Amino acid sequence: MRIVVLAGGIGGARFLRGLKAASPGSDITVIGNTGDDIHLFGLKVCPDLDTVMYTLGGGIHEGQGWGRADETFAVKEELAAYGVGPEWFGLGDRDFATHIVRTQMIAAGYPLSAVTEALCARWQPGVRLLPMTDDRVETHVLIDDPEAAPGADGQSGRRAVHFQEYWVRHRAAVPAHAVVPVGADQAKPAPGVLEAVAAADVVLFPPSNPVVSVGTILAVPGIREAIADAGVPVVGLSPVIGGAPVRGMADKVLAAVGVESTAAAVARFYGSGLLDGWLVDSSDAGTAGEVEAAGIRCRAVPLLMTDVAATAAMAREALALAEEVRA
Ligand code: FO1
Repeated sequence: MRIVVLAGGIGGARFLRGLKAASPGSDITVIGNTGDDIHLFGLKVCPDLDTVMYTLGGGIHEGQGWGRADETFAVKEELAAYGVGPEWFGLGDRDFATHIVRTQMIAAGYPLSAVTEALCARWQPGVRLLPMTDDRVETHVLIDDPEAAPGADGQSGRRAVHFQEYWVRHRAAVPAHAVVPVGADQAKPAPGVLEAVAAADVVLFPPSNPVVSVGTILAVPGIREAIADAGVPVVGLSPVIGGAPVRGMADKVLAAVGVESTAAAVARFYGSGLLDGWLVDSSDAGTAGEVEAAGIRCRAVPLLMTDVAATAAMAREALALAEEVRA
């Protein structure tokens, strides 16, 4: 079976590990979010692509869900000794090699999609990993900034910061008023993205952040339309359980775009024009009616990715719901 998965960072990568276990014979294409990408020390860092590549390739720092296992930080320490920041983004020595190879290949003229394919030749993730676009897209967040001058309307000072500064430096603890995937509206789907969607038997939205991960991928013109028009089941898994995100701080960015942190609200955020089916956690079985009323088939199953077996069971449920919707 040909499966296309729109993946962000940690949640998406962990789901993919379960999907591979649940459907070993399937041909899985991952459309990876690149809105989290950041340029640091002259290098291009692609957190969500690297999290998928390392998680499925066996190099991930399991406890963090990002970065490499067995890391050292000599380069980071030396940069700090020179007073060269930022210090709040933890790049390890092994991880630096990935960014050096990527930046070198981009400087030589290779598009991000070719670079990602080359990096994956080493890691063998067992899926085809495509960036959502080869064009530059960076998610910025409008936050309250006590240092910034108050706005003309007397509102507290506000500043747009790179998503990573909001997410890592501020731990999403400052009020966010807008989330903007800068560059998305001029971006084109990367080579192979639309073809993979057109050839898919099913499209899955894993429990990734619906705003900054899946939402950013859908913001690239042509991708949302291709999925909506593909005529195949589109099934998502809620990243929110019992009114709170399972991991990360998705509720903060959901609030910034005016979406309530509930499984049903996230389903509506994607919309019935896109989603055919939606899995909510067993504890949210009560909201299934609300999701079905929005025109989206809904099933309540255990959604905690506690280990690969649990995640594989979720993936099987998603594929089963897809078959039910297809019928
Ligand atoms: N997340 C953190 O919370 N702290 C970090 O210092 C950090 C460094 C980092 C370095 C490379 C990388 O690929 C990811 C990194 N992340 C870090 C995670 C990153 O912010 C998130 O994985 C995504 O951007 C959100 O999904």
